[in-house]
Amino acid sequence: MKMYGFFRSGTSHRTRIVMNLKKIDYELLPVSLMKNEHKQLGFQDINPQGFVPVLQVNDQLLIQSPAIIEWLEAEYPEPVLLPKDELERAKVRAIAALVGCDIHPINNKRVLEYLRGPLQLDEQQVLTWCQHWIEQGFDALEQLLDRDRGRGDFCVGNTPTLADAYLVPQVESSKRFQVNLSQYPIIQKIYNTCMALPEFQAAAPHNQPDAV
Ligand SMILES: N[C@@H](CCC(=O)N[C@@H](CS)C(=O)NCC(=O)O)C(=O)O
Repeated sequence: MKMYGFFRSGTSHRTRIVMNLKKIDYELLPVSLMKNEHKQLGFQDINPQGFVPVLQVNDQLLIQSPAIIEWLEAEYPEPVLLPKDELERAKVRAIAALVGCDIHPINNKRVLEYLRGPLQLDEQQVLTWCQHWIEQGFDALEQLLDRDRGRGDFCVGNTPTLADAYLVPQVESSKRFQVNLSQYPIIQKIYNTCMALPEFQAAAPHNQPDAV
């Protein structure tokens, strides 16, 4: 298996976490978003959306991290990252969607480029934008986690799930956008619990071969 990805990409990061937890060997094919390699024709042939990650499985190119991750879960069921219990499963999917649908896409590179370019926002305004949307999402997530009294050490239960694979990269990018994480003690605690695991450490942006 080969994965086209970028060290700082949250969607690549969440996919790496899943691959590591499932002990799947893969070759990393770095695509530098900083050098706009994702916009070059060669990569557009691989993913017409111009996004990382892309997972190459034999001659198939899988795009969209939620689809890739669910495919990995189906093909490599151990350890289980999407609980069998339907209610637990719904909780995991809700947290994954909160991050993956409602926070991450609004702060994507192309969105920030549009703010800086056509809309002519300055760097401080762009930072305020990112902080606003992350905080709105994290405010709700912190409350949801707090409300779930029997939760355990991770987002859902006492072992990592897909929810944690989505959350950790979002915390990582929140740090980059200077969000004050002390507002979110539960999120911070879950992040620290995850980062104590070697699979999460190995997936961290600064530990990738293409990190700059
Ligand atoms: N929904 C897609 C989004 C992928 C995505 O947003 N990737 C980002 C990196 S985290 C990207 O390639 N951005 C390029 C850009 O915005 O120009 C997924 O989950 O795979």
